[in-house]
Amino acid sequence: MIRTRICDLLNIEYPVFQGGMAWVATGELAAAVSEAGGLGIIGAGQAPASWVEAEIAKVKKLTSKPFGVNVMLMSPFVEEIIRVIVRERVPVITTGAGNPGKYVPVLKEVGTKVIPVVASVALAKRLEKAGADALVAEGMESGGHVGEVCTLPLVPQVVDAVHIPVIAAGGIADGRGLLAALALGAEGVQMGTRFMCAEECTVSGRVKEKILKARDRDTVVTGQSLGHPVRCLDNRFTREFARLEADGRAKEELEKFGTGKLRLAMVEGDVDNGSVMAGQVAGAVRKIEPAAEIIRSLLAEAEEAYAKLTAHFHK
Ligand code: TUI
Repeated sequence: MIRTRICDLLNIEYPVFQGGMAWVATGELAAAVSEAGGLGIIGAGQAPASWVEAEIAKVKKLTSKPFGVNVMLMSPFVEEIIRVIVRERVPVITTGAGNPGKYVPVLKEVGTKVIPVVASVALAKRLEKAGADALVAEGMESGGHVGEVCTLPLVPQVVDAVHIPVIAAGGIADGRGLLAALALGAEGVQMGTRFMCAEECTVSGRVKEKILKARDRDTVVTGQSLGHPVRCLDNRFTREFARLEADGRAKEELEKFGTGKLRLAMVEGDVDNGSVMAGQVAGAVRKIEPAAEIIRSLLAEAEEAYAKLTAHFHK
């Protein structure tokens, strides 16, 4: 049994978050993870507020346990989505791809716990001061929009810089990863890629197959020249994007080329021409299984790894 401050803060059984992945983390997945004792999170991505509202309704119908919504701060619908979160009294908000500082007061007023995802110590410190309840420290092993620091160096530096609980993300897909995160001082983990292969995840089956087939070196980072680097599985889309980038094409042209490609992969299942955002752990994901089984095996593996680890220490 693993319990940390985050379990008490959010009233959840296990310190395990499911990443709020755009076009992937729908109400069905979030509800399954929350019902299994973790924290399920709806991924708002670039979707309009009406979509987020419908997914919140789905979760509330499927579970009475706490859940979250991830707000991608580069979305044009941020303000409206925050209003929906406040109105619906969503228990937890996580944010990505920006600084959510200005939204903290209105969210805290209704009791929503604010847990920004950060990729640097500087933003972690700023957001603790702004009133964040906890943080997710995400290393660049993760899928999607990435920072510049890897999880192993990032997590302990964030842990040392703040007093609020820190959840580790990026490169974690099993119980050994959970144990390692706790060893770094984190009080929980967030996993995206592993939960993308949950049975309840509504992403295209072709995406799940591509993750199961992936090996350790199969992800690439593109979009560096646009100022928002993104990690995806290597495919025709990433190679063409990299070629246009190397060719020095204008920002507008690259952005236009990228538009709609995440939906194309995740919803339409075009894993060749779409953007299959996934983390470096794609190579370690071996099967499609229920969210509850992912959480159960994660905790069992962590305990097994802990027993093996203690055997290395001698008095
Ligand atoms: O947000 C994520 N991962 C994401 S968002 C996303 S949707 C998307 N679609 C198309 C293009 C780009 C994104 C897919 N994956 N993770 C959390 C995260 N946030 N990682 C890094 C950051 C971050 C980076 C810079 C947060 C803040 C920041 O700077 C803000 C500041 O003001 O300092």
